[in-house]
Amino acid sequence: MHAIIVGGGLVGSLEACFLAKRGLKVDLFEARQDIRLLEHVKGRSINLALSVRGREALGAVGLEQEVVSGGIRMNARKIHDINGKLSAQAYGTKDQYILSIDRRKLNETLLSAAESNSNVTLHFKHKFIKADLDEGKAVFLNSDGQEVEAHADLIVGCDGAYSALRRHIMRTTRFDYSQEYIPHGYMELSIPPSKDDKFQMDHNFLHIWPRGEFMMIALPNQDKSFTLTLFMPFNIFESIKTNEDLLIFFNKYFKDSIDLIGMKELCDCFLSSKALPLVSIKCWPYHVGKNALLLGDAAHAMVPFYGQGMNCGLEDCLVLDEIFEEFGNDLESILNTYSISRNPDAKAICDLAMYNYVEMRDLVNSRSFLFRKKVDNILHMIMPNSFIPLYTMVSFTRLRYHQIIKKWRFQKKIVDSALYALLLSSFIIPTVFIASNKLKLWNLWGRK
Ligand code: FAD
Ligand code: EGU
Repeated sequence: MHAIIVGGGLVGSLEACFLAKRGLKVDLFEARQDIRLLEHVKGRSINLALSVRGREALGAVGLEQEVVSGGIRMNARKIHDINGKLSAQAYGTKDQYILSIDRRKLNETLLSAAESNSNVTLHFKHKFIKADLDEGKAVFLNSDGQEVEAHADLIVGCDGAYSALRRHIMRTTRFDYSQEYIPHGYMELSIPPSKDDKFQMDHNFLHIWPRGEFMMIALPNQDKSFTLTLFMPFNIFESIKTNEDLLIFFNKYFKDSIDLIGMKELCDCFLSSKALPLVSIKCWPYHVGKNALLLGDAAHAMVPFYGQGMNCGLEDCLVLDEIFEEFGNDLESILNTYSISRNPDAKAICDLAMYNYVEMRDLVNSRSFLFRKKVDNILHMIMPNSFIPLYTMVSFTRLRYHQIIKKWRFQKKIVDSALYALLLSSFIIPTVFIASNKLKLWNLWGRK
């Protein structure tokens, strides 16, 4: 069997490894240049949080150890309040941590792993433009502006949130699609290493500056820098036009970060960058007949407020592989089963991410953020087996996302009724107590 993969990002390059292991002939087409050939610019690394789902998928192609050893552990969150005061909260036990991974390094590792299979060919600077899915044909535009045709039994679209293959499918088949842009955009800034080449903040943490409408997050890099991601409504990004505006804003909300970033670097970086949009995309189904399939962001883009987009996309490949194992070479059944089985889960994590966006935005400050997490921890301490915090189920288990929502709703019901019982008994017990005392008194003296 022969497969074409469209897109050589994180998901496309992992899927190439999976299909190669199954013995398919794989041709992967990526629009951009081979990132392994580009020079590494210092202080420009973008990182991602890798958790259990992503790790298990990497493990299935033998890459977990290599990737994990190049990452930095984050055992806890560290919350920066508006006065620069810090508080830490562990994610769980000491082996419950997430990893900060360099996006580019991970992509390079995956591309090289894919290419190390003799049945995989990578084609860079080949941009997908059109297809005839019934014929199993895909057409690409190469760097000379020439059209290149390829044929295969299966065409897998891993070309990201703005997928061109999905656009083609949307025009040619009965296909549901919805997208939602949120009012927030994001901008990446950086905290360089100190002069003596050390991390400027504790590095085994995910740093968070929760400010309601504005929020900043920092993940550590191996070169001892941190990548900061600032989330803000677009209209506020647009209202900051000068160095002065920017410094007033940062002094008010993120004062402790100014010296860490460097005042000049902050101004230069902020005013020369553009805030980027955040989009949530759902569609159905993920396949067309026995010929085509969408994976990763192409099938389900989500807002990044759970750190799950990549993890979910990598898990897609693992889920598909398990279905391949079950059905052998019957592509029609494989694709159909995959769509049916994966859709509720992809939808669930898109919803959870959106829900967390709304929650983070509506929590006014870091105290309310800390409080929420503390309540969860206390409930977990009281009922370690039956109450598991939502983030724990999402990041530290492979419970299916749609099951997590079910379990979460159930837990909420239990907690609500426990609170209700507590509230009720706090009225009833004293009332009964007072009443019975009155009765006692009446019995003692009242009968006289
Ligand atoms: P992409 O990474 O977008 O790759 C698509 C590839 O397809 C690209 O290489 C592109 O060049 C190529 N392509 C596009 N069009 C064509 C075409 N026409 N022809 C050929 N090739 C094409 N996820 C996490 O798990 N943890 C995190 O901490 C996290 N943080 C995030 C923070 C932010 C601010 C954002 C925006 C996202 C974050 N994510 C995170 C989500 C994560 O980035 C994505 O889910 C992940 O990159 C999806 O991988 P992908 O391979 O499906 O798509
Ligand atoms: C956002 C952007 C803290 C990387 C969600 C937590 C994220 C990441 C949280 C980004 C937050 C938010 C969780 C993890 C992770 C927290 C999580 C979010 C990595 C609920 C590079 N989120 N992210 N939740 O629990 O479960 O600490 O860009 F600020 S990792 Cl938004 Cl666990």
